[in-house]
Amino acid sequence: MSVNLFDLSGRTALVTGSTRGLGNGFAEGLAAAGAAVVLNGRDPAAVSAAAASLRDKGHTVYEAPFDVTSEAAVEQAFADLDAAGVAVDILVNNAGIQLRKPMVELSLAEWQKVIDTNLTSAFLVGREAARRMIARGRGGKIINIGSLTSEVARATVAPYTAAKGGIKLLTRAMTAEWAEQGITVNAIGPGYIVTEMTQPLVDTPSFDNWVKQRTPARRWGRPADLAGTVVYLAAPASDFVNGQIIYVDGGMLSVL
Ligand code: GCO
Repeated sequence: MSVNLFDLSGRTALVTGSTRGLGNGFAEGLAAAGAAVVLNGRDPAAVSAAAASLRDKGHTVYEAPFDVTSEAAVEQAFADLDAAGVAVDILVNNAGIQLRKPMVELSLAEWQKVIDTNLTSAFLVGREAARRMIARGRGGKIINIGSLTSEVARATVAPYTAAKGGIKLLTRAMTAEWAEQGITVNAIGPGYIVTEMTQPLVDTPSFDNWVKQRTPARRWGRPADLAGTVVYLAAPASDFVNGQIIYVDGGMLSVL
């Protein structure tokens, strides 16, 4: 009997920051592969609107509006999922913000907000998910979303870069502690993908031209370009893949 190594039927995936952008793309890709999805964002109305859209496509969708930077909110969200009988088998730590400003003009509060949203949230949500995956004893999948800035820096995005660099090594720290529990922890490093976050860059001709020249594929990525990689890392096909980061960047990191 052939086994579909990419079938997510019977599994449930929580994607943080999934009302729009890459997160919503990840959720739709996982749902298309058979997973039930739990959508998250801070705004309940935005979560409900995104859920309705995916339900209209025939997918099973749960709604979990909570602040990923709040330890109490994360704990309560998982308690609510427990009470609803929703077990998270797959976690995509996607939530993130961008703030483009020279470091000498950056306030501590601005720095902390990016670090909290882009890095600390992955610890808070990952810890709650892993506690339950370990208790259930049937493993799990955690996929942290990094960036090209997990490897290289660009001026004016220091807190984002520091956070995404941390995501790469947090992925390995999670692997060190949780792989023996059957939890695979890996990361995806998206290249320059057209989303609301990057739209200001797309709309800047000099930056748009730079991306197209600097990318061997000579184009910006689209959220759909990431669906195959997130399904692979969420599926049985990657059961012996641990602590890795896969760059989906059109080749940008591979060339000078
Ligand atoms: C920027 C962009 C990048 C991309 C992405 C690249 O200002 O340079 O926001 O950070 O969002 O992270 O991998």
